[in-house]
Amino acid sequence: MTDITEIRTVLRGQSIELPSWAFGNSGTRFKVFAQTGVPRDPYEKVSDAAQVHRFTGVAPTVSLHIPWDRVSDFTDLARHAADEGVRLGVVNSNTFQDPDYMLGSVCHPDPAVRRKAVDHLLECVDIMDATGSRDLKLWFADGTNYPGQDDIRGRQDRLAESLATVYERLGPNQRMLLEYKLFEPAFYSTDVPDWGTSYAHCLKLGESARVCVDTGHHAPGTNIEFIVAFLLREQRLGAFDFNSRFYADDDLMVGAADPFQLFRIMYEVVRAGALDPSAGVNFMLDQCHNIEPKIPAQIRSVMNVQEATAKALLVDRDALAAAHQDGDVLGANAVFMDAYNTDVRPMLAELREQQGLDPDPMTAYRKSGYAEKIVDERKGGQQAGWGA
Ligand code: RM4
Ligand code: MN
Repeated sequence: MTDITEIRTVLRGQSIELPSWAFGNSGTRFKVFAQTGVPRDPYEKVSDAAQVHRFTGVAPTVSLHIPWDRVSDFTDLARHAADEGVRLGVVNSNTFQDPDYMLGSVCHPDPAVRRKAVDHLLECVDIMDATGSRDLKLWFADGTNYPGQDDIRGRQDRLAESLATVYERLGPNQRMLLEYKLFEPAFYSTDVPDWGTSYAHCLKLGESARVCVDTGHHAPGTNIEFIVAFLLREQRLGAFDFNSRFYADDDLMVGAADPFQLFRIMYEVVRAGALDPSAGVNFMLDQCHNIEPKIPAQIRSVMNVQEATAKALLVDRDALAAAHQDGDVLGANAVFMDAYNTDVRPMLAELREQQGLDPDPMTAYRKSGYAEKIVDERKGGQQAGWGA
């Protein structure tokens, strides 16, 4: 696509979902450094997320994490989101922080623990009914640390059975997103370690089960854009959890470690026409801001995704196809790199101005006084955190 007006229209329609947990305190297993002005409850997290949308115009939904974001009335939380100009998005489940889950959750050898995990997932679907959310995101910390610790194949059976129970409960417009992760917290074997395992379970479950690709959950050197291309071709890519990594599951700002990789991923998305909402791909951030201020870090991340998307849209697909036909290896690569090396920031700044936004979201946020206001207002109470 090289028609600039068309590119602008696509960029204007882009939608990036924010994780509620990015606004709370987080850290490593060594230390959580508390910041000032951090939300004390899910309402304040939603308000902070709304600031990111206010300054970027492309982040209209917020992902919830249960139980971190449990409230007594989810329809009221949805109303609060609407008042702030955003909507509640994916419901992320949590089957990894209860003492019962030491040896796993849906794959646990004890049927009582599996039942407890499945009940939690069913409760998440109840919450989706109340919030109007389409997607249930499943990430399982399940796995083993030592060879022989449990029956690898038996755990797959338990996983399949648990997933089927939850799948049955989904409403007609609801979906299940199965996320995979290579390792951690389990170090020897993980029950959903890769896209192939997730894909195979989704295929068995049915059309409403899709794979979630968290960009930080692969071995170093993995060609993530291949996975994306494959899953899109099979119409089984349900969502991204965007973040970037240098070493493991670093959860750093997307596009910070490797903006070229993000461009390559977004090119496959564009190539498949999957920016269109009808493709059913949810573009989410899954990040933690341990040492940097959280709201600006989310704004920066949204901008990084926008920039990678704009560059991907700029790839001259006709020229690329012609080079492919001619077997012109260097020519094809040059077409690709030309797009990547284009400075799209002026175009995005202009686009924001056309939408009545400040061309520079980072500065506009800084000048807005919101950061000072929350430090002032949010005194007392318990700061939100991931409770690790
Ligand atoms: C996991 C995974 C999930 C996220 C949790 C907090 O590693 O990425 O998506 O919900 O972390
Ligand atoms: Mn994730």
